[in-house]
Amino acid sequence: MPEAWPRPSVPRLPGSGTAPQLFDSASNSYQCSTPEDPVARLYVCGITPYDATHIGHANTYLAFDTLQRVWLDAGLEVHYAQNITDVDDPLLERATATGVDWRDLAAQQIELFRGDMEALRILPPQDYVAVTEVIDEIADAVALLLERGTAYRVPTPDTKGGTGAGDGSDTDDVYFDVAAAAQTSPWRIGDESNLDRATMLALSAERGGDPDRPGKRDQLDPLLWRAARDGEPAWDSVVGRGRPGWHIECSVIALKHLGHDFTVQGGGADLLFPHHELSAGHAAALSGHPLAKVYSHAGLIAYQGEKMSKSLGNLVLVSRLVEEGVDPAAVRLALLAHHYRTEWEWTPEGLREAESRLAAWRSIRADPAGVKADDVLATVRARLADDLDTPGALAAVDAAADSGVDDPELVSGLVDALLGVVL
Ligand code: 5CA
Ligand code: ZN
Repeated sequence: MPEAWPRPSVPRLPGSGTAPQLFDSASNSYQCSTPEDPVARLYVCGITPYDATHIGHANTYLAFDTLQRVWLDAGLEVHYAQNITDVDDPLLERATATGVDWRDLAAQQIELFRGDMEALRILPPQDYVAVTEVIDEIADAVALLLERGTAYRVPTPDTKGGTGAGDGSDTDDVYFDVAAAAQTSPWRIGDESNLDRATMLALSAERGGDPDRPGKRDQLDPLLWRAARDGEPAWDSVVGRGRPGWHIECSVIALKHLGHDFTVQGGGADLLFPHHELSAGHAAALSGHPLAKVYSHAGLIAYQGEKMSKSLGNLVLVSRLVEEGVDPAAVRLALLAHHYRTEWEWTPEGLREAESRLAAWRSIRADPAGVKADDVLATVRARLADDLDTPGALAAVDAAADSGVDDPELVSGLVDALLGVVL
């Protein structure tokens, strides 16, 4: 298993906070994120390692870093797992386009991501799992779904040695049967994303699905296993030679390390459908239980008028900002100035404002007649418990910076523990 990155220290604060209410995409309402036992279990979808780490990625991982810090402050333990999509179409396409071996591209980008996460003082996952490490387990899961009738083969004429007959040959691709899964598990398509069928079809076509592929039982059925093609990486397995589809990797990694019904499944809002919906579907079909209790999504960051994305190429990279001499703590504050669920645009002015805020916080005056540090702590805790309201938390620290505070050390401690910024 690749090492995650070094864990920043998190000071303990006096008293304790509370586990936050979080907005849950499945119920469309705020839900309490208190686990039933003292361990909060978190899965956040990891990177596809090419063009990492842009500010959009950083914002998503920072949102769930804040969640962990609030849980820790509430006296909970956190078990955090994250995947690395180190074999998938976009990575392979980029490797081919740039003439780099896909394994080298992935290794180099994972390294960059780790360095960026460390610089940003993001708490690392305990289980950091690359898809290529769990190919056999994924194939076993696909075999189980085939056996149970929640998966099926689709005629695949373009595979090596394939007959294309769709007669169960292991040179045919395997798809997930959403209708069969709905009959045999607690999951129904649309449960998590709350979308109608037309929107699901449109998003599926846009985000890696293939609604128009002939031979599928339902247009929304996603790929579970892609049979080997010429020039593509492939592994021998119980379901034939090939490689995993996208959603099943997160179901298998999450179930293996966190079990079912874990506390929070997280990621950016672009994963709401189809990825999180179908990961939850595969996991429910495998385990007979819901994947998670709360499904949480961070807003997408734009740049120059469009969603920041690898495919558009409008990227602001954390590593480039750091190279230019920007303090990673200022990058954190520029992101924390926005509520994690909002969609907003990264601007150089926003970064300048964060740099001024950081400078002001670093020169907070001790003043016995100023703001009470205990009150700042109580306000920051209350704001973060309310769906991680970081702008509200920042405003409470700003007030201390404006008026002076009776105990600057306590303020530094809470800014470090809860906001991850060392003053
Ligand atoms: N490997 C898959 C998840 S299994 C993936 O989506 N990888 S990614 O590299 O494209 O994105 C990594 C994480 O960053 C995901 O949680 C994604 O939702 C989030 N993300 C990507 N672009 C943005 C953006 N512009 N703003 C906020 N979050 C983003
Ligand atoms: Zn994922």
